[in-house]
Amino acid sequence: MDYQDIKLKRAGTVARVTINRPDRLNAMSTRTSDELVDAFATLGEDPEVRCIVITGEGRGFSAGQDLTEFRSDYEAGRERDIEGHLRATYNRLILQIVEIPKPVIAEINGVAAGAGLSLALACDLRVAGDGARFTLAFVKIGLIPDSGATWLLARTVGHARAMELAVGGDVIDAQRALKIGLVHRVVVADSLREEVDTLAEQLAALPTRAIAETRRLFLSGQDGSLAEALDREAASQGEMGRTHDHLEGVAAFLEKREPKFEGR
Ligand code: LHQ
Repeated sequence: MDYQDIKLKRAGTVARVTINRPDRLNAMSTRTSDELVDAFATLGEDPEVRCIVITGEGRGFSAGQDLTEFRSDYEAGRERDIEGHLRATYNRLILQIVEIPKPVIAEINGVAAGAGLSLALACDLRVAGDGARFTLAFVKIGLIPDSGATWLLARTVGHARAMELAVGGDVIDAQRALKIGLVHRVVVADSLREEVDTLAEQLAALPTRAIAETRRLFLSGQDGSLAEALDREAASQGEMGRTHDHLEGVAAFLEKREPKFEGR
C-alpha cells in the first residue's frame, strides 16, 4: 500500500510510524487509520522488526479524529454513522496495537487529543517531549471518550484522574501528565527522538515474545481472580520456557556473559 497520510521507516530492528498531517496536528481521517492498520499489520508480520515507535510530524502527536472529514454531513444536518466509523477504524487500530507481538512506544512530540490520546494509551510506553500537551477533548464536542480511552485511561491513571480528564476536557502539560502516570518519561523536546531511538534499540534487543506475553498478561490480568492470573501465567511461562530466548538467557547467565536474544 502506498501511504499518503503516514510515513513508515525501518532501521534495523526498529520501525518508525509517523502520522504525517502536520497542518491538522496529525488529526486522523478514515484514510489515516486505514494506513495505520495496514502499517501495523505489515510490521506485526515482519520478524526483523522487534520494536515499533509511533509519532507525529510537526508540532502535534495527533489531534484525534479529523473533524473536517464529516463537515458536509454536519453542515447539512445529516446523521453520521459514528458507531460504524469507530468500529471500522479506531477500534480495529487500537486492538491491533495492543495485540501486536512486539513492544510499541508512543513518542509524544506534541499535542495528543481525543482518539490521538487513546492511540498513545494503547502503546506500551509513552515518552513525551517537554512541550507535549494532552486533552481528552471529547466532552467539548458532546461525546464520550472512545477508541479504548474508557478502558485504557482509567487503568492507566485511575478512575478519579480519568474522570477529571474526561469531564474537565482540560489541556494538561507534560509535567502534569508525568505526575499522574499518563506518560512514563518526559525529555527535552530537542532530544526526544534520540532518547526514543535509544530506548527502542534497547527494547528491540529484549526477548520480544516474552514482552508481548507480559503485556497480554498484564492487560488480561486486570480482570478476574488471582487464581485465574496464576493459571494464565503458568500456561504462558510453559510456552516461554520453550523459546530460544529463554535458553539463551539462562545459558548467558551460567556462562557469565551478556545474552543475545533473537525474539524467538
Ligand atoms: C484539526 C483538529 C482536528 C481537524 C486541530 N480535526 N483539524 C471518532 C469518531 C467520530 C467522530 C468524532 O470523534 C471520534 C474520536 C475523536 O477523536 S473526537 C476528538 C477530536 N479531536 C478534538 O476534538 C480536538 C480538536 N482540536 C483541538 O481542540 C485543538 O486543536 C488542540 C487542543 C488539539 C490544539 O490546539 P492548538 O495548539 O491551539 O492548535 P489549533 O487548534 O490552532 O490547531 C492547529 C490546526 O489544526 C488548525 O487548523 P488551521 O487551518 O486553523 O491552522 C486546526 O483546525 C487543526 N486541527 N485539531 N481534530
